[in-house]
Amino acid sequence: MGGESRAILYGFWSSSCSWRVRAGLNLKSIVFEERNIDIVKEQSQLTDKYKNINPSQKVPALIIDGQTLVESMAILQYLEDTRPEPRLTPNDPLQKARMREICETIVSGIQPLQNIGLKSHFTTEYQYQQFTKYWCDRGLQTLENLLQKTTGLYCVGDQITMADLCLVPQLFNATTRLELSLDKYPTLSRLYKNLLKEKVFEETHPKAVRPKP
Ligand SMILES: N[C@@H](CCC(=O)N[C@@H](CS)C(=O)NCC(=O)O)C(=O)O
Repeated sequence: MGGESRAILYGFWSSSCSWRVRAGLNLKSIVFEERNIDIVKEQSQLTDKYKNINPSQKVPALIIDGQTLVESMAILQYLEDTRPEPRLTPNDPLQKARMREICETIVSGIQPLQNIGLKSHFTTEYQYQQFTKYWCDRGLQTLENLLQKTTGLYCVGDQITMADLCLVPQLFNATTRLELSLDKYPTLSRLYKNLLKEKVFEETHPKAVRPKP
């Protein structure tokens, strides 16, 4: 499969969920065009036009193989199933479960509790900040504990997996938008520093894909 028409990623340059997919596409050398859905200032995710693409009115969405796919992890799994090389999941069932523990901690346990879409449900910006920081930091502690048992060069052993595709964007968000420090998390700090030097994360980094004003 692959190589037919160019895939289209509906994403936002600083969105962690979009970065997961952008990195997956990059690693699997899938040619794609990214269309920016401004979820902050323009709130383009809330338009009816975009709702037809992603009913949850969130990014990302991916058009590939004539289909529109939503939910970053479902998208990554589709890419893995249809374009297996390079593999983004360990073969060993236990290692695969370890990878999923890390992914779930981020995808279900942290990101939804710091999503920008929650902001309007708080009375003040300060309350939103305190809430998001608290849940993100708790999640980082969980990740530190999990990763101490699984890490090699990357999150799970010495192979880049979906766990790394989730971790790097989450740590970027934590250290920039949420202004959290990784100082008390030695494993996270080491992994983040090393992973940011990988070609895939350099090429897909928000700073590299941010639309020019
Ligand atoms: N579970 C979804 C989460 C998607 C999500 O929350 N995306 C955020 C950006 S990372 C978003 O679009 N937020 C805008 C909003 O909620 O209005 C996924 O993994 O794709």
